[in-house]
Amino acid sequence: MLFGRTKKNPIKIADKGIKEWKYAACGYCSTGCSIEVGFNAEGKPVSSRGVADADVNRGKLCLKGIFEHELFDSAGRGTVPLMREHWHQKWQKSDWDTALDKTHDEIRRIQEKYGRDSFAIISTGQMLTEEFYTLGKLTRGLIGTNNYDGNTTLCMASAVSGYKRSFGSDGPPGCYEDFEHTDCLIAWGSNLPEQHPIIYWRMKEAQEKRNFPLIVIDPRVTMLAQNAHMHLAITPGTDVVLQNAMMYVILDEGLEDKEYIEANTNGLEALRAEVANYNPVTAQKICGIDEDTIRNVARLFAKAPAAMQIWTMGINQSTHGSDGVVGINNLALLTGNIGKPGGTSLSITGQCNAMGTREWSSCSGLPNHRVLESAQDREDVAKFWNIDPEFFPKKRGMFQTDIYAAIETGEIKGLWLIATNPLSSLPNTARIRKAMEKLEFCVVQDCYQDSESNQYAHVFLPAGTWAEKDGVMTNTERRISRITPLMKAPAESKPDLWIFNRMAERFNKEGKVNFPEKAGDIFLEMGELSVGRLADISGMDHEMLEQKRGVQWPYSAKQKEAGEEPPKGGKRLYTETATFRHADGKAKLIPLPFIDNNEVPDDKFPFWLNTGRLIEHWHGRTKTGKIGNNNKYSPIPFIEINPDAAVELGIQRGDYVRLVSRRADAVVMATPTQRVAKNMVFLPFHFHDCANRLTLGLLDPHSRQPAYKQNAVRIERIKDQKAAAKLSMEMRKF
Ligand SMILES: Nc1nc2c(c(=O)[nH]1)N[C@H]1C(S)=C(S)[C@@H](COP(=O)(O)OP(=O)(O)OC[C@H]3O[C@@H](n4cnc5c(=O)[nH]c(N)nc54)[C@H](O)[C@@H]3O)O[C@H]1N2
Ligand SMILES: Nc1nc2c(c(=O)[nH]1)N[C@H]1C(S)=C(S)[C@@H](COP(=O)(O)OP(=O)(O)OC[C@H]3O[C@@H](n4cnc5c(=O)[nH]c(N)nc54)[C@H](O)[C@@H]3O)O[C@H]1N2
Ligand code: SF4
Ligand SMILES: [Mo]
Repeated sequence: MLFGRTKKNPIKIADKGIKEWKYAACGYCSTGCSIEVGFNAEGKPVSSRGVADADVNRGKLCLKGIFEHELFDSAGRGTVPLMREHWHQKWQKSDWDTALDKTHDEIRRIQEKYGRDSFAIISTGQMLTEEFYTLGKLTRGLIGTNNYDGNTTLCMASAVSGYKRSFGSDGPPGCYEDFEHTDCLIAWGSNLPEQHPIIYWRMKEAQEKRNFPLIVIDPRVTMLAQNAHMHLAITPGTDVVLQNAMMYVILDEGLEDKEYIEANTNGLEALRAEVANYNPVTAQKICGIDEDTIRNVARLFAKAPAAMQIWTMGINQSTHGSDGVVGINNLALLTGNIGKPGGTSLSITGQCNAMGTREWSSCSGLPNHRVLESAQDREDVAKFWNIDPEFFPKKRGMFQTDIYAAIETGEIKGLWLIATNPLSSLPNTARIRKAMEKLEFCVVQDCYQDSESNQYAHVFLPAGTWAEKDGVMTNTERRISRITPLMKAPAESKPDLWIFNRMAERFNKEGKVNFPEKAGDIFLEMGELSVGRLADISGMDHEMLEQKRGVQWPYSAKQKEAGEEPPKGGKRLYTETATFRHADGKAKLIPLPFIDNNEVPDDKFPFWLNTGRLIEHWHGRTKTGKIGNNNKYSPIPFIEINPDAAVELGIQRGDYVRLVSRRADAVVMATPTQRVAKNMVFLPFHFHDCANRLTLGLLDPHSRQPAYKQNAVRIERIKDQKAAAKLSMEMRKF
């Protein structure tokens, strides 16, 4: 007997008439996939594909990359500069000179009236590195406000802070190739298959070959958890307790790497004294992971010849975000798992170029991990840029999350938002809305005109995006990839670099500071400024980056002259003894006392509200909301709710419910699933005026990053389902 179809129709792939494939790197997440866009005879982009000889993705792309070419002519793009006197008025079409002059004049007016720092600039992790560098030079060197930060405070700030505290510098020490060498992988608060699908594929390939244990620590049964050997459904916000308990076991049982600790670290005794308070017997009551499991995981990790940890927002977005990162580093240092193949602590980055902004934007300091607090760093950069070193502030200014509080209190009067949309992405948006209404002047620079934050702008500057621009980006494993301009930015919109350069002309009338026009030249200038630094890129140039499909830093001019090949992958930091970036070359083991300061469920608000992401959408959906093949999977806001909780509340699949927090409420559709525990709901934050209406966003004391994932809500079934459906449709927005 024959099974299946006997007559098979061969699958036909539509011939899109592609005449030419052009190279770029993907502009969504930090994986850093190499991509090619196919153009037809009319020069229209009609397809995208992964680049086979690129080490990162080896021909693969995820759901977002595959449809990325559809961005170029998507709805809602900005086409001309817009202006208005008050944010509640209608927009008037303008031209570049008028809009830029107005912006320059308003920045200076506000600074003269209220002081230099009363005008704030908020940047992003989603531009190209040359653009970050140019904006940094303009802001630090000419405009002179110290309240200049990026949306990376919502994203990577805890990782940066934790790396600095432990190792003396930012900079993830590992690489994707570590998956191929590791004997044990712990993933903390990271949903790799959805948020970094191609890193997940690299990990999975490696795991299938060598079957190393995968341990996932996440309150939710994510797709990664489903694939794990062990899933630890931790009580939200208590990772530091679990880390301390694991260290307790490691030190108690003598499983630490004494030789490594002695040669490479300081602080063991203080750490030992602190972790003594975290016996798994008591720790289990706080973190919700039973004592045996804690011991098992600690032993598995410590005994593995090479053990690796990765993490993302489940750690960073917490009131203990920076501590959680230090905890991961502590575990790695105690067991000698830094700088060796398969032994590392690798923060999985978020936005496509969040690394580039950390390295080059000058947001929290000066280029290439230099800091405002160092006289030498200030001197070096001032000389290089030809400005007075005294013009630089002597310590960093406000974080993004503090800038909004300062707008509320009237300390900050003007704001330039670049490629970020705080009205969708900051916690407790009712407060953000009020703050935006108070601004005397707000300029929004975005590739989409319909971003929520643009409602409060006085000037809108339409920007190009992704491969309408020229430059580079750095991915999670410190690999710099080239973006070549494949299309012109639509209508009168312009690449961000062009906008910064035109703005710089207005602040640089005497021409004292040099602003090169071409991204390739800017990259070489950055190379000069990087000589001898941790992130030395002086051996690279644009052509090399394109040809090699990305090169990891460091790669110096010296290495190049010595005939060393640019690293194609597998490059690590801190591979030699005592080469950390603290003054004595040693890393710090830091004790982490835990204080439970989160909003937690109670009688009135009995559910944890956990917020995060879906594979098909990107943040506020200005991009993926307009691409049918992305948007169709989840066009409206919904929650994951445990089926038992749904039954108790009389809620059926597909019912609309009202989520109520202490801040506000939101209407969402209920999707019962065992992915979440009975006392938790998961709400993707991609939808307009939804998740962040509810969040509280307590801040981490070191990184000022908000705790987006630990909030309390109650759930009410809505009687009038028709009215609820209408409300929900409004939230679709696009
Ligand atoms: N498709 C898609 N991909 C993206 C993005 C996107 O918007 N869409 N955004 C990019 C960006 S900027 C970022 S930062 C990354 C984010 O990537 P991820 O951090 O992987 O994604 P999230 O869904 O925000 O959160 C990850 C997990 O943290 C868990 N979590 C919540 N609370 C805790 C806790 O207390 N402890 C632990 N251990 N875990 C907890 C959640 O249950 C969730 O499964 O994704 C990047 N990739
Ligand atoms: N509740 C909750 N909130 C969160 C999070 C969470 O997990 N839960 N995660 C947080 C994290 S990790 C992040 S990274 C933030 C992201 O927060 P945002 O930065 O606000 O998110 P995006 O929607 O990506 O905003 C980017 C904006 O830049 C525009 N843009 C894109 N490319 C370009 C370009 O090349 N040039 C210009 N000029 N504009 C461009 C887009 O149209 C969009 O309006 O959200 C944070 N908010
Ligand atoms: S994994 Fe990230 S970089 Fe790769 S195609 Fe998907 S969104 Fe783009
Ligand atoms: Mo992020």
